[in-house]
Amino acid sequence: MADRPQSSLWPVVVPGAGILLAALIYIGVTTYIAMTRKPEAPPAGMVWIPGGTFKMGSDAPEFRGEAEPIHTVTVHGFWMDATEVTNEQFEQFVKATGYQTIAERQPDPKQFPGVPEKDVRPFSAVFTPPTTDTPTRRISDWWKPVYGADWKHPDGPTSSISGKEKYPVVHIAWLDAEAYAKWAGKRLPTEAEWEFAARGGLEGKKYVWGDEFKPGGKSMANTWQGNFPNQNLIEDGFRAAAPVGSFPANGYGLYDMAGNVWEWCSDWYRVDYFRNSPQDNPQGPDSSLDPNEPNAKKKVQKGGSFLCAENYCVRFQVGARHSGEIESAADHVGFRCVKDAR
Ligand SMILES: [Ca+2]
Ligand SMILES: [Ca+2]
Repeated sequence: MADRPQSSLWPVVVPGAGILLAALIYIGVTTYIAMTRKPEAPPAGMVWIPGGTFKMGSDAPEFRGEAEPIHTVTVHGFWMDATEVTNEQFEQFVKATGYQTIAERQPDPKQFPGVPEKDVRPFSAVFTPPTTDTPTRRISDWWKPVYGADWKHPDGPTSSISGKEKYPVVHIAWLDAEAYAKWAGKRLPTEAEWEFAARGGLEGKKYVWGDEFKPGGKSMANTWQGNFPNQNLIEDGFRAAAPVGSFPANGYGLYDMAGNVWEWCSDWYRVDYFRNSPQDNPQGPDSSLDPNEPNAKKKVQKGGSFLCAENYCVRFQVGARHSGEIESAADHVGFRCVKDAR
């Protein structure tokens, strides 16, 4: 009779191995349950994102120095809004609380030195395409501060959200998004949670749906086609924001994780964070750092928007990241919320 392999004997010959094995199984099972458990009843409009481990970030040359290195991150399970927060959802919050967004508030003249006090009035940034065909990379050539632009008047004071109930709410500063999330009993996603969810269970893909931008010639997200900012070919059917859920969901049932409007995350934005961020459930750095705007307090934005084109921005790629000052708003920035399992 042949000898049994040595490895099959270790539970017998190593003292205490049975206890050790049981302990390891217990830890493994409880960790698995903690990462994947979900409450019985799904919160309205939310989908369950099972926890897991993934490769976060991007080493694409377009994002050099801001989304690298690609690194391993583990997140725990959570609920996430299937869509960006809509105008009708935000309206419920405002009706219940009387909340006034930052874009609607009278700015402090001290923050606008050199501007006559009579000209310091509530405003927000509205994308206004150049009227000439001259190519430009100066953002002041297309971003205009518009008095009276806010979430109820997305294009300026004479516009409205009538008929746009299912559009993503825009002109939302980070502080506004945070206030909504608290009221809703939710929170903003961490950057790691957001990117894990956006990847939809796929590994190492360029886009939330795969590696090909238009598989079978089909637009998978609301982005910009043509030479930004002069030429908007609207091949995807939408000049600006689209009603939420107008494009296919990702593998977790989440809509518009690429394009439509940018989405705020809870993390402070630091260009160097990925070099030393923790692997387990990272919550972001303690402060922000963008060398281009060193004095600005900035939070992470993810997903790109209807203004991201293949010749500019390109941050509809899932590993890309961007940032915004916490009191700044624009007509291509919104958000969605997450909620912990109980
Ligand atoms: Ca579009
Ligand atoms: Ca989006």
